[in-house]
Amino acid sequence: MHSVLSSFALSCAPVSSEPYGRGHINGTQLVVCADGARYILQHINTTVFRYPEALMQNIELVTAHLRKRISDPRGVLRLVPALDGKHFVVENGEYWRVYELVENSVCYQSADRALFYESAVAFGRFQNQLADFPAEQLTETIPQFHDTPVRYATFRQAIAENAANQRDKVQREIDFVLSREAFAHTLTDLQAAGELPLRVTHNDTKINNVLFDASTNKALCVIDLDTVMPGLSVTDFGDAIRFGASTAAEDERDLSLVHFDLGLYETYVRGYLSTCGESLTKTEKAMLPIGAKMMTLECGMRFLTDHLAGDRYFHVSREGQNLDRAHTQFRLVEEMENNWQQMHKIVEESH
Ligand code: ADP
Ligand code: GN1
Ligand code: MG
Repeated sequence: MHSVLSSFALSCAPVSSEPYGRGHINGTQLVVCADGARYILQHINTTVFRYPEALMQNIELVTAHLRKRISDPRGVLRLVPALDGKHFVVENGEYWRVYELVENSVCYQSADRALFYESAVAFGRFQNQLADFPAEQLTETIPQFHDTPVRYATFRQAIAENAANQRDKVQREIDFVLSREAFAHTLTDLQAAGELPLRVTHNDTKINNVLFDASTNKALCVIDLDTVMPGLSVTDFGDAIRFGASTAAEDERDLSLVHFDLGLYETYVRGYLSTCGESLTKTEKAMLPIGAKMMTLECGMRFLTDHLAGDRYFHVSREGQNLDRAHTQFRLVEEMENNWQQMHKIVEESH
């Protein structure tokens, strides 16, 4: 049993604690107490999240707000306080927190169409229920996370430095990114002009960050709130499409298997707008396709940047994996461009 557990206000003494789930960032354990109560203990990864106290404050503020809107106790994550009243414990410089386990829930690593729709319902609801939360109260825990022009500057620097000596082999890919630089300003320019509102964003809108009811397979609860930050609604939408509307894995090497699935895109649009259509502005809705292409281009550029820099950010398990990842993203971008009118039409016809 980890000694840190004695610093949290659990219902009674813990009897077991074991690794749990398949998250890649934090260390997650399932804790069972003598009275049968179950908890999730998480060790916060402070290499990725360098401001853990600001991050925990973001989570406290957002879950408190959601709790006012959601009657189902399984519908929102609940932090267990520490004995000193805070919502985390620091032990030997390491940060820990405890959530109540969402009982009778299931987490999926991949989705069929029905689950993908449900995840869109969940992230749309999340956006809708936080629409009246003052996003500027939250700390930007990873500064400029989706500022695509800033990502371009980092990309140019990686090209100039050529640290891994890969530049000459990826000129075609570099040109692909550079030829889309004007597009990359679309969202940040609109935001600067006051035409896109600052929103609470989740920033990791993948299927495995939604818990589903194990009996009904309906979406219950949005989890993994570490990257909750102020941002743009359309980037959360876009990242979900980037990942979920592809027909292949993010690092698939056989590009003939990688396609942007317009049907899956439509499924997500419908689910998302069914729960947050009312709270989005006209401009936000019009920008949804741009959010999808922006997140895909940006992510591909981040992978290519890391390939040029020598795989320093995204973990790799084989040589060239970040380049493979960049290739899948660029394929998806091209296919989005080829389906551009339909992507807009689907949004227009869904609200
Ligand atoms: P990571 O940032 O490492 O992805 P997550 O917060 O997503 O960490 O948690 C990892 C896994 O633990 C989730 O995918 C889910 O299976 C499980 N999990 C996390 N919180 C809860 C909870 N409150 N109730 C039930 N399962 C949870
Ligand atoms: C990272 O940790 P994971 O896989 O959920 C990254 C995302 C990327 C994603 C691409 C904090 O997310 O922005 O879209 O990889 N998260 C961070 O796989 O950089
Ligand atoms: Mg997760």
